[in-house]
Amino acid sequence: MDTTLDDTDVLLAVDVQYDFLPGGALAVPDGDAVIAPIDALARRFVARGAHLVLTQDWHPPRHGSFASSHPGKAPFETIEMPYGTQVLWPDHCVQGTRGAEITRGLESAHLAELVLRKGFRREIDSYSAFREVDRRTPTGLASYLRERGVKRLFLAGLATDFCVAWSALDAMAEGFATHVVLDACRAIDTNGSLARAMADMKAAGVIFCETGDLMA
Ligand code: VGL
Ligand code: ZN
Repeated sequence: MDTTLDDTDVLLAVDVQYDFLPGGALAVPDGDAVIAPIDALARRFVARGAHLVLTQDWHPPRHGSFASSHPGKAPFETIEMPYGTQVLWPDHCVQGTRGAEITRGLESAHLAELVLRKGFRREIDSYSAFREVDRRTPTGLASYLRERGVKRLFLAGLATDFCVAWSALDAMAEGFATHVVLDACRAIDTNGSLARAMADMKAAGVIFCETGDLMA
């Protein structure tokens, strides 16, 4: 991996929001461990003329991915939706609530050139920053990145096995050289989801790296 950063590189920091951090509604174990490495990476990227983009999970109340929207269902159970199997989550990242805010702990957040919100359609979930979970409806991010001449994507954030992995797989499919900075990610890991996500990313050709590789 070429560790020289330039204008064609983007750091995509995924869902570093209060609800995914300790104490949040869908807290990712050890989730706050991603903040310091992402901050360091963000400053390095911008200092080298590369770019920072953030994503923000942004659901309306009673979103279809919430267990509370399905009588008799509990969080982490699954249901069949027209687009496939959906894991049901605790209510999280509801638009306008504190839990949906990007953590103030991410001091470099102001360096972001784009904050991409996703998951705002009630009837369909959206893990990937590129496409909703039907695998069809685009968010516009691929076009945005291509129009800006981006070639390489470095992903970090929460959670490794959902929003990071789905974004990485779609980024590969869109033709970006896709890297996941593993020490700057943490996983939910429900029903084997982390092992599956790692295998899928590996099979797709995603490159795994560490923060230190980019800080040398
Ligand atoms: C996520 C579950 C539900 C994520 C978002 O950011 O990985 N996971 N919504
Ligand atoms: Zn969500």
